[in-house]
Amino acid sequence: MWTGDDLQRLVKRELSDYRLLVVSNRQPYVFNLDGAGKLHGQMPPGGLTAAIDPLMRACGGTWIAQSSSDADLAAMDDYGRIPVPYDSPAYRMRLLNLSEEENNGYYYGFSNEGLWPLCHIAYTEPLFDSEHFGFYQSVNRRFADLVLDEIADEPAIVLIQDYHLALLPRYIRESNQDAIIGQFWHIPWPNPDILRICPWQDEILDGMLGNDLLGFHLSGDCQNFISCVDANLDAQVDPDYGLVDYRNETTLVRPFPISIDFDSLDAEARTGEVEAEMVRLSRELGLNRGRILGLGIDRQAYTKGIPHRLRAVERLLEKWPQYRGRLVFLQAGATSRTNIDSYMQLTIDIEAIVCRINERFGYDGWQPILYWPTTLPSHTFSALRRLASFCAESSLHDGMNLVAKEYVASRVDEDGVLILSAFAGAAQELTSSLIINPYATEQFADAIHQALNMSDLERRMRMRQMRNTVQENNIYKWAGRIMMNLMQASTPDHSRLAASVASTA
Ligand code: GDG
Repeated sequence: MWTGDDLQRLVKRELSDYRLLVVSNRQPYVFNLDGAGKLHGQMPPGGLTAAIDPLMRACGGTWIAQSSSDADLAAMDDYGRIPVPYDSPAYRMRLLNLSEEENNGYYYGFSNEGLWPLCHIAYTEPLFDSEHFGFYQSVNRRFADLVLDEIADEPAIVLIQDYHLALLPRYIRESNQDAIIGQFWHIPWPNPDILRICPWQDEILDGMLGNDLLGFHLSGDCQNFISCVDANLDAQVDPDYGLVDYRNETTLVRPFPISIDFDSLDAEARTGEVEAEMVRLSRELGLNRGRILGLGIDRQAYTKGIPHRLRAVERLLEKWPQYRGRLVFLQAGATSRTNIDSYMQLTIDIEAIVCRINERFGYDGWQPILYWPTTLPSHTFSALRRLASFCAESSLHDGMNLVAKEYVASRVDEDGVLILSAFAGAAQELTSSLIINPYATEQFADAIHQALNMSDLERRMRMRQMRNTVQENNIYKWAGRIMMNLMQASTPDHSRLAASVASTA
């Protein structure tokens, strides 16, 4: 099993001459000033930061990101750098200030109204606007300038995160031939028929082929990407080896299913703080009076299938009246991207469904659905995961879904049932979950009923299997594999492989 120490040793052995730079849109710590004028750094919700922070803590280096709070200014030095975590620094952030106009075009516009719906099959139409794309290009250039400045003339490894920065690898490569550049794409990748909706598909593909290594969660995403390159660019591809040869450069395209820091979530779930929180929540939710808890946790996005999940609970209450007065389903997790219409509409839809179900079935003293659209302290999330008889993650499409893995890691008692969408990447690993189709409400409701009636033995067997899988395939293994592949991508052996691909194409 990989640990943070193994990762640190690997990085020291293999990368000792290189500087490590991570680049993402979102900063790993957002600062705020408390009433006494003291600075606090807090990790924002989202899978990306939860995944990469353990890597940076283990390896050190610089994380370049967009600044998102005025308090950042108070924390940063003259070069825009801030040591983090603030109370026990392990690496540093370097922040880029964007104007509101830049952020609206690059982040909300092209990234989240264009690329996000393009890459997810959730039937929300992508919006492509040339002004947004202009900002996407110029902001990617601004990130490139910062990366090039940070690298100076040193050997460097640059690990770029996600769909906000598709053009960045090419922009770095144009000015620096020596840097080793890798990118991990945290969301799915569409097939060529879908990608062609994007008017700038060639620019996006060209940008991403500035990478030495390009990672997706699943091999299906890699195959889709290679098919898109084959269909659109003058490139040689080898889908079997995951190789693309383009503009005399080679990009390795590989699957790296992302994971979590299993051991630290497992350890947190065993703390006195979490146990005390469990006692408090049991009282508040009536679990100490025989009620059962079902749980959904999501950064609120229309791809997560939250309305679908609520409709399945509604169907359950219709079909099996014995759960009335007994089951409490709690939907937790903060809203996100709230100034985009489709996200605003999602909140309106969720609130309407919650009201409808509670009005239909609830009575004084019992409401079937609790809706907490806010961020909660980590020990509260952990306590909820420990208390929930089942956790339902019903994404319409999801690169991975870390919440599912977090539920499994918190179940130190080896109890609880995970209900998981077949359309989340995590379903390919967590095969002992109850796999559902979120659109099939009847089947979904049946799965909840099955979860609540499963024998102790079966629950424990399934949970034990999933815990073993997540413990083995943890975040350190994910990061270690990416680092090893990055080094491989820069070796002469790899060029030979590339040459053989080119000669057989
Ligand atoms: C993207 C891809 C992929 C949720 N609500 C709150 C909160 N969370 C935490 C969860 C989990 C993370 O945020 C969400 O991770 P997911 O993986 O479920 O989803 P995305 O944010 O969409 O992440 C996804 C991931 O990248 C990694 O590659 O798995 O497919 O879409 O850690 O616990 N955390 C806090 N407050 C909340 O309200 N603090």
